[in-house]
Amino acid sequence: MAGARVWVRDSEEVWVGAEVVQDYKGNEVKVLLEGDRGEKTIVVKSDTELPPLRNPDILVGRDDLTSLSNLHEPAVLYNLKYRFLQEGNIYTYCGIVLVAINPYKELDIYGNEFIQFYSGCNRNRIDPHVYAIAEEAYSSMCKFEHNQSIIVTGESGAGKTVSAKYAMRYFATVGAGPGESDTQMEKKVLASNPIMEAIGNAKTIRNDNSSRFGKYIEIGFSKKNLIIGANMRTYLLEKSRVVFQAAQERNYHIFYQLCAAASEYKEFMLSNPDDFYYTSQGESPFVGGVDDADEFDETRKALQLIGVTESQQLMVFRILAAILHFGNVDFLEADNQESCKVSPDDISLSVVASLLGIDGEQMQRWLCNRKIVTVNETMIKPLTESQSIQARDALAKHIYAQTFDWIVGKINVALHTEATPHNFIGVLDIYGFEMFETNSFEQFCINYANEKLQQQFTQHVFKLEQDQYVEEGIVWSFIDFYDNQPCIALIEEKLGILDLLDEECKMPNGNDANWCQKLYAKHLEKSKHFAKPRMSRSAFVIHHFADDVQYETGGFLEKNRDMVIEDHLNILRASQFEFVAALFREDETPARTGKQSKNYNKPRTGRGSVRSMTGPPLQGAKKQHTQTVGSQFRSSLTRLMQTLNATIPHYIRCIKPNDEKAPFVFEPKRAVEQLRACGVLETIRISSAGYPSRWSYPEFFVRYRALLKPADIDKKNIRCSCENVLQNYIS
Ligand code: AD9
Ligand code: MG
Repeated sequence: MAGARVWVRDSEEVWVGAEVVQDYKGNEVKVLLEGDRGEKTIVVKSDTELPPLRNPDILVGRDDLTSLSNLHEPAVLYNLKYRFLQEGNIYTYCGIVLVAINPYKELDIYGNEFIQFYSGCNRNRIDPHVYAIAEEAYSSMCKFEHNQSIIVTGESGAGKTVSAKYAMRYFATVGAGPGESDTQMEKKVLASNPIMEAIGNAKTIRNDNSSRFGKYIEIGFSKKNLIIGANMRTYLLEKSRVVFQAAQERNYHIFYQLCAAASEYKEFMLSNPDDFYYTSQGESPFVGGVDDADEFDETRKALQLIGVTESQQLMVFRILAAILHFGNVDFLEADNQESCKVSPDDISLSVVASLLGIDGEQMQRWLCNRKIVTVNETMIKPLTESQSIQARDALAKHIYAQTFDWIVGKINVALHTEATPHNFIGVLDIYGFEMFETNSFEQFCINYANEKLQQQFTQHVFKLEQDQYVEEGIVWSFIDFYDNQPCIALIEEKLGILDLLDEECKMPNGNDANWCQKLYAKHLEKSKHFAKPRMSRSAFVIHHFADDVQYETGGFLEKNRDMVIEDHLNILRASQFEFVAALFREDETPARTGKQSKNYNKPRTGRGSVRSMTGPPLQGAKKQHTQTVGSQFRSSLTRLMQTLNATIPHYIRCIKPNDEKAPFVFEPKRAVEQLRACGVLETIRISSAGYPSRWSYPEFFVRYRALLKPADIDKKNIRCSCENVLQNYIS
């Protein structure tokens, strides 16, 4: 055993290479670490168990991790790092998964010539690439006439949106009709990207262009495999960003774009983003390398292309400008601190009123008071300053969400096709697993979505394994893989976390603290995925597949209810502008049930009929709402899973190699965390529990023919030659 090349754990590098210099003494082995690190004695579990073995050099840099002879975490990590740093390769396969490491550098590998190169090529013959995965999906659709999906996950800034865009560009190119197409459908499909980025992306500390919503876009193809339409569904827009941004972050790009074009829209009375509360909190109005004015031109061009007329654009921009002014509405607190009012000469509110065409006095009144209806009477109750600010912000968020939905609806109308697509390819760009210092409702929903996607993924990987063993006639009993169904059940089943949250939201005096106690009573020690942090009585922990996450319950009820005051909506519905009024009419608001037509290409009823997870049912303070944010999210995830399960899935896992956005820098600790969180290491485990190495007879023959005597080689029967190798060398 001395001389064996192994991997040894390291606090910095995660794993370092070593050579065994002395055999076991009890359960200790002495190794010499690579790179002047000296000797080290390591403890192994038993005197027969070696530390993980290194792969022979010939395998280093293989483009499919599952083809490594020794398959474990250090091998995966080393191989990815080697390819990334030594070879500049950002893509590597791990079985059916494409691992993509963000290079943080423009690479010359995406031009049309690359699309042409990958088009029609079998993925096994060419370098791993997002185009290779896209081609695999496209050719599989053409060949089997089956719907496909590309599921892109990874943490913030890992490269999901970039990958999804390249995949879409690939389809738009290979699926374009000959010559200049009449409908320009593929151009419209691509135009959806800048629009959605303008209204749904923002600068965060993690990513200058962070998507603050999830997106699933289905691209429909004709029988001849040409693009004929598309449809988009969005999930959980981060509405809070409209009224609040952390230091160094921005609101949605569109607000800054509008401010950059202030001189073109004088009637909007816009100026510098610093002048508006909603765009100045992060104190970081610029994004390096981005010109908001140029971006705005892009946004307008794209809107034009998908058929949003100039007058509609003007209305949308008017509403967005009104939101900015709305944030500047100030409240004057009464001496007794129990009520407040908007100053009679508050300029901002009068600008809002004129931009939205609404009654400013009414708005002023209902921002500072609330109607309370009891059985016998209707009372007016003044609001405190902080309650009024909250009401203002809730309305601003709602106005934004409705506008967002309207635009999504408009994109869907533009991408809608009368002809039923023969097949579709769906591209899912959705937030990855999140764990922050403080985690709230948003992280809870995001991590719930990731549990569902992880389950879909492991079930699919397992099924593929199983199918292959059956096909090859190999008898093999399946390992016990990590099944996250109990964790999902804890969240979504009857009397689970979401159910109890909804129950509490219905209670007249429901509050976060009561809900938290109910969670403890129901799930502590009953669900192995649920725990209570030792030092807190207002938080709970979920043991997710990726990690344990502690959620603070404060704010869950409010976020789940997400109420807007009916009186505010009525003021908007009475707007002199039909566009504004219609945006808030209940019968015309996007269906808020989470239900969507099964067949994506069913005609949409005009604007905004496609549900986006931007908000809850529209409620007055008194109306009992029909569906909460949580239960809508559950329904839309269920539907997403049904859709994905009815397709042939292809997976892209994006890895963010460092937190400094530095080009070609690989921090092993960060990479390992993410490989675990996105299921790559679990895939490896499943793979290595079975028969991980899969060689075709010709591949095996080429590699091992040198071991055979000429008499044992039968070129006409490669399989027989391979068997000879094995018979000669394996006892
Ligand atoms: V978030 O969850 O929406 O915050 P994403 O979508 O995972 O996140 P995004 O695709 O926006 O990340 O990528 C972040 C940045 O990394 C991009 O703006 C690029 O600057 C950079 N990036 C990502 N992928 C590539 C690539 N293939 N080549 C070059 C890249 N740069
Ligand atoms: Mg993104």
